[in-house]
Formats: sequence, structure tokens, C-alpha cells
Amino acid sequence: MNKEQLNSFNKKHLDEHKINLDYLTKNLSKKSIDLDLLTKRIGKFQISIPSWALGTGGTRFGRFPIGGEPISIEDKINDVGLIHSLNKSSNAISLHIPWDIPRNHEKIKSLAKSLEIKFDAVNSNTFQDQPKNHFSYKHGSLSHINKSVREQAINHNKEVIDHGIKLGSKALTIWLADGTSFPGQHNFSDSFQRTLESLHEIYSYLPKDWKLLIEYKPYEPNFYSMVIPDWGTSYVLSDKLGNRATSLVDLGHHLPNTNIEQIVAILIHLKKLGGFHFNDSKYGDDDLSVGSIKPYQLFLIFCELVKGIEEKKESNLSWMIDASHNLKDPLEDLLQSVENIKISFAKALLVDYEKLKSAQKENDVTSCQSILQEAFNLDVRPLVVESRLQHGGAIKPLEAFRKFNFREKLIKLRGVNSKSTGL
Ligand code: PSV
Ligand code: MN
Repeated sequence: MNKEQLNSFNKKHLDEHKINLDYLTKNLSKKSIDLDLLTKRIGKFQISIPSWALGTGGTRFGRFPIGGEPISIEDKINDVGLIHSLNKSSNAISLHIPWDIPRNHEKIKSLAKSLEIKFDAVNSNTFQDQPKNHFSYKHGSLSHINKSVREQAINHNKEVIDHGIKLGSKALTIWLADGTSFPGQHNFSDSFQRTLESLHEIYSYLPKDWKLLIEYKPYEPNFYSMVIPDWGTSYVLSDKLGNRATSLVDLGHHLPNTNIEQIVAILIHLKKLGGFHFNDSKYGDDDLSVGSIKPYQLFLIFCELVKGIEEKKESNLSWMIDASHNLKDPLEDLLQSVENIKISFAKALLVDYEKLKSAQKENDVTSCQSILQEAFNLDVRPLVVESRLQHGGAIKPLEAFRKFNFREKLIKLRGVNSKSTGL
């Protein structure tokens, strides 16, 4: 993103932004809020981009590539660099191996550094068979009944850690598709035990300054049982493994109406929340843009996170998006998702938690609700814009993306038929 172009773009929108910010500042002036500090906190908050969300997602019924999709890891890092240059809020990429196979680590690292991009958690993939694999994962990986398959899956995870070490990553995310689709297919407790033992081997290979993130999911691709179906199972596994093992909450991995904010609060309380995969959904793992369906739920989750950060001094969390779908330009979608995450974070920062505590003490249910909704109903977008502006980003990232025809440029560069790796 050319700095001069960006400056002239911002200049056109600056007056409008100032009016909006002024209005909000006046609105908040009666409250004892340090707006400068708040703006700094919002500005510092970064959300990692998954390498697999940079191309168009698909469903099992079809995929409609948009053109200009990233082919190599370098392309993907460049795309994240572009997002970050516009929003100054996405300074890391999360790689999925072997969808991304780093070959020249130093080269990749220096490209990323030149774009101010770091490497967040590396993800292993034992849910798909790879051509070089001896054994199939059709009937599971870390939980497989056959030791050789388990060993292959364990070794893959070790290889992923090796790649991560070379890139400066500090976490491994494991999501298992292991499970069954028919009653009687597996012995539940044996599968659990084998999973735990496999995880032990991976955990003992993990560098001392790394985290292990264990992601749970209630169903899909298996529909009767999953080996790690819920946060309870993920918690038990991480508890048995040790301090550096934690749970990863993917917002789409809950049955309808699950109270995710409560899960988040308890995991933080137990020091077992390690990271997030943000997305939104109506029914299941829909992988829709963050904040597009249930923004109030997202806000409530952020309230628990803010409380956790403040009260429990929880600071080592990995914030990642995991969304990819069929309809929108993936880069536009990611810009929208990051914006919605930051808006929710900003609103959660504005909640008067002391007042909430007092209302809770009094069992004043009406006030409890009002205190939360007062913050939720504020239009905090000017604060998010201001924080971005202070870091040299675009006042309106999405509009800038369109104005400067980035998709057309990417199509010219990579072709109309370029197809990204992923599901
Ligand atoms: C599984 O549904 C998941 O959420 C895991 O994080 C995988 O790594 C990712 O999606 C694959 O698309
Ligand atoms: Mn996920």
C-alpha cells in the first residue's frame, strides 16, 4: 500500500472522522474514562489471519474462485501484509501445514518482517490424507486404533513444530477430526486414552516457551461422536498434559445456543484458555464473517475476555480468525471481521465493571442488563478509526481496498484462475 495514496485517501475522510470522534468524546466526557489510554489499547490489539482464509472457501457443493488468490506462502504473507497496511490490526499469520509447506524459512521470515508480520500458532492437519503418507486417516489419527497411524500423526505434529520453531511461532494448534459416525464404531474411553497418550508425546516435544492449543468441536466431519467434542474434554486433556496445554475456543464449534461467554470465563478462571478462532454462525460451523450474525454474543464474550485480562492478568492469548466462505472477496471479508472484533473489544472496554459488580452484589438484575447494554449500544467506531489512524492505517480500510482496486491488481498479478490451498 503506497503511503502517499493512503494519506490522500485519509485526507478526504478526515473531517467526517473528526466530527464523529468529537461527538463520541463529548458523549463519554461525563464518565471517568481515559480515552487516550483506551485508544492505545484498541490500537495495540492484533488479530491473526489464517492462511486458509485468504482464498475463497467453499462448501461441499461447490467453490467459486474469485481470481487473484494466493498460491504460495509468500503470496499469503503478502495478502496479510496488505490487510495489515490498511487496518494496522492484523500483524500475524497462522499457517496450516501441509496446506502451507515452508521451504525457505529464512526467506519467508524476512518477507514477513518487511511487512511487519509475525507467525502465530502453526496448525497441524491429520484430517486429510496426504500423498506421501503411508497410512490413511479415514478412521482417525491421534486416536486411531492402529499404533502406526498414531505414530504417523504424532510425527506430523512434530514436523509442524519444527517448521514453527524456524519461523518464530510460539504455539501449535491441534484440531482432530477423529470420531465416529455410527454407534458402536469405537470404544469411547479407549479412543480418549489413545488421544491423551498421543498428545503426551507431542506435548513433550513442544519447546518450553510454546503453548499447545487443543481445539474442540461437537460434530463434523463425524456426526455421532468426536474424540474432543467440547471444552470439558479439551480442558481435561490440557489439565492432564501440563501448564502449557490449553483450550482453543472456535466460536463455530458449539451446539446452538451454547453460552460461549460462560465457557470463556471459566476457562480463563482455570488458566486454561489459550486462544480463539473467531467467526460467526447461525447453525453450526458456518464460518461466517465475525460479528455478522450475533454481535451481542461477541460483545459478551469480549466482556469476559476484558475482565479476564484485567482481573486474572491473562495476557498470553492467541487471537485468530477462522472463517472462510463462499460469497465474499476473502480479503474484504477479513477486513470486515477484524473491524467487528475491534468494535466488540472497544465496547467491552467501555463497560463499567465496578458498577456491574455493585449491581450484582445487590442482585439488581435490571441494572446489570442496562450496564452492559449501555456500552453495547455506543457507537465506538470513531475510537477504532482513531486508533488505526494513529498507527498509520486507513480511516476506512474496506473502502480503500476497493478504491485502489486491489482485487483487480491481484488478478493481474496471479491470474484469474489461481486457486489457493485449503479445504
Ligand atoms: C475445523 O473445523 C477448524 O475449525 C480447525 O481449526 C481447522 O484447522 C480449520 O477449521 C480448517 O478449516
Ligand atoms: Mn477452528
